[in-house]
Amino acid sequence: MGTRRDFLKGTVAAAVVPGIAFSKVMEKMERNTGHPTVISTWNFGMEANREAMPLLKRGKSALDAVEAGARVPEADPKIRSVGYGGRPDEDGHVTLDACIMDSHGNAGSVAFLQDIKHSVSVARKVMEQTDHVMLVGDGAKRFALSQGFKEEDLLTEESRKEWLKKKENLSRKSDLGPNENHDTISILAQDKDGNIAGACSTSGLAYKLHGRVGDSPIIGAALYCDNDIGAAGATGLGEAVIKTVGSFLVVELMRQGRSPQEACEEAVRRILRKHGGKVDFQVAYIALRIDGEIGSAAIKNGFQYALNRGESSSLIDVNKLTD
Ligand code: SD4
Repeated sequence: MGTRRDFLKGTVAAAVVPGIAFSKVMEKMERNTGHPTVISTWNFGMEANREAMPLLKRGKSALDAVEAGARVPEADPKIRSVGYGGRPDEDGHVTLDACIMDSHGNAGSVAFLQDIKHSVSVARKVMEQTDHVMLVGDGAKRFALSQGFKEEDLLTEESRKEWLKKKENLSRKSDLGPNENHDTISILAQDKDGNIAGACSTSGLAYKLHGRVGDSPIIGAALYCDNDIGAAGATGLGEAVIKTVGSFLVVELMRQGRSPQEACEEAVRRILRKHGGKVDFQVAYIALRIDGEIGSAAIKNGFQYALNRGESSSLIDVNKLTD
C-alpha cells in the first residue's frame, strides 16, 4: 500500500506538470512576425496606440512602443486617472503607480510615486539601471530625480477643486465606483520580430487612503508578459486584481491552451466566484498571444479597449461577462 507521502507526491505531480508544460496548442503556435499589434485599455488607448504604432512600424521594440504609448495619457491633464491631472488621494496628493515588462522577462516598477509625470519611464529606468524590480515613495522619487526626471506638481486646478468639494463628504466605499474614478492604461504590444512587451500606468483610485498602492505596479497583477506565451494587462479595482494575481493568471491559462479570450473570461470569473457571483465594481483584462490573437473580458459593461494592427485601428466595446 502506498504511503501518504507517495500519495502526495503523485497528487503534486499530477497537479503541477500540466501547468508547467506547454499545452499542445502552445507547442504548435506560430509567432506573429511582421505584423505589429498594439492593444490598450479604455478610449484614451486610441491615442496611446497612435503614438506606439509608428515606432513598431519603424522596427522599434515592443518595449519602446508600450513606454511611448503609456506616456500619452500620463502627459494629458484631461485624463483624470493617469499621470499629470490624475485625481489625488484623500489628502490631495497625486500618487502614481506604474510598471513595465520586456520580452526577456525583465520588469521594473514604481509605486506611490509623487511629483514625477512619467512614472512608466521611471519604471523602465528601475528595470534597466538597477538590480531591483520595484521602488516606492520617496525612494522612487529620489531615484527618478537622479535619472534626470523633472519634479513638477501633478495636481491640476481642476483636480484640486474637485477634491476640495469631494473632501466635504468623502465616503470611501462609495468612491470605489466603476468608471468615473479609475481608468488605468495597460498597454501590450508585439513588434515586427514578434516579441511582446507591456506597460501599465495610473494615478489609482481617486481619493484613496494616502499610501494606498493598487495593482498597477505589481508584476503579475496588472501586467504580465511571457515572450513564449503572450501578455495580459488589467484595469479596474486593483484590490480584486491583486488578490487573484490576475494578469499572471491570464498568461498561465494561455500557456495551458486557453485562447486569450477564454483566459480573460476565466480571470474575470475567478473574481466573480470569490465574491459570490455578485460585485459592484469593475475589473477588465486584455490579452495578446504570440500568434497575434487577442482577448478581453470585463465584469461590467462600459469597458472599451483600443486595438491597432497598423493597417486598422478600432475602439471595441466589451460586454459584461455573462454565464
Ligand atoms: C488601481 N487598477 O489603482 C487601478 C485603477 C484602475 O481603471 O485601473 N482603474 O486599482
